[in-house]
Amino acid sequence: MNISEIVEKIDVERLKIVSIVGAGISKASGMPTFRGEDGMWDNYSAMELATPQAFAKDPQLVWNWYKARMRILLEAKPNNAHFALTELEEEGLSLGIITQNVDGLHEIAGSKNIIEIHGRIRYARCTSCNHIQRWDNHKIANERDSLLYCPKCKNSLLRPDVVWFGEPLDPLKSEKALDWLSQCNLVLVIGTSGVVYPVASFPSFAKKSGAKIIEFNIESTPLTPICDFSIFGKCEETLPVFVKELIRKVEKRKSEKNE
Ligand code: BV8
Repeated sequence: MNISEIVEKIDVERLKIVSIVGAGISKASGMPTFRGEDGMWDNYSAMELATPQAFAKDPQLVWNWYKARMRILLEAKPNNAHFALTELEEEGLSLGIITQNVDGLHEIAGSKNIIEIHGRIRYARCTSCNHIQRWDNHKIANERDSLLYCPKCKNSLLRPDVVWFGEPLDPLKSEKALDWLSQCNLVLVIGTSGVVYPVASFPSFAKKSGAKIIEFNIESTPLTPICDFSIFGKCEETLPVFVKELIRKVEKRKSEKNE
């Protein structure tokens, strides 16, 4: 089924869309994804480095990984997939974006209703007190083999303000995400491998609440079987087409109702 045929099957009355987003949306912006060949850095897998154990064992190694990612991010810009989600929000069709990405590109693209469920790489937080600061600048990102210390409590290490494997999600963010998912009637699952929990369970939670699920990916994932439709292709190409056709159908419905 092509995108137009899928849009034809969507009930556009009172559309409330939630997008669940993963690293695939930022691939076209130059950001490496987590799995596959992208997910390796200096012979380490992202999964090994994004853990409290790795940070406790070798904070310098983990900070060097985040600085390597930041050097790429400082040159990255949102792509047409990010802008397509911003357009959905501007048209009043989107409850919000639940993003696993920590790159901040949705906000730069102009989206407002965003839950950064796995945190945000541009901020560092103290391992002892509640100090948080931005560190997304070339000076720090280029300082290899140096650690960041808290200016407030002086000697404590700063860590990236993200959720590592084995760490719980922020309960307030989880609660807000589940609230959106219980209200929505359409979920767009975009550029995620669907293997990281609890976010990987969010689409089926929404489905149980009656939502339709559409997946945007270059390949099938463990989520594909529960999706009502899968749109295979690069999301920076497919999502803008989908959003444009959906908005056209909403506007057509509105003009028919006004006649
Ligand atoms: C928790 C932040 C509990 C850091 C990240 C066994 C079973 C079930 C669960 C577990 C288990 N063992 C352990 C767990 C829990 C674990 C988990 O799910 N592990 C998995 C791997 C088995 N989860 C956790 O630990 C979570 N916490 O469970 O806490 C708890 C409760 C109380 C007390 C203590 C603990 C925390 C998980 C968060 C980890 N942090 N990131 C950082 O970024 O540095 S996760 C990391 O993976 C990123 O956030 C990333 O976004 C996320 C998911 O990956 P994807 O986004 O999907 O990216 P990926 O590369 O995998 O895939 C990219 C996709 O894009 C692919 O499908 C590809 O085909 C597609 N694609 C590529 N290009 C394009 C495209 N699609 C479209 N267009 C393109 N152009």
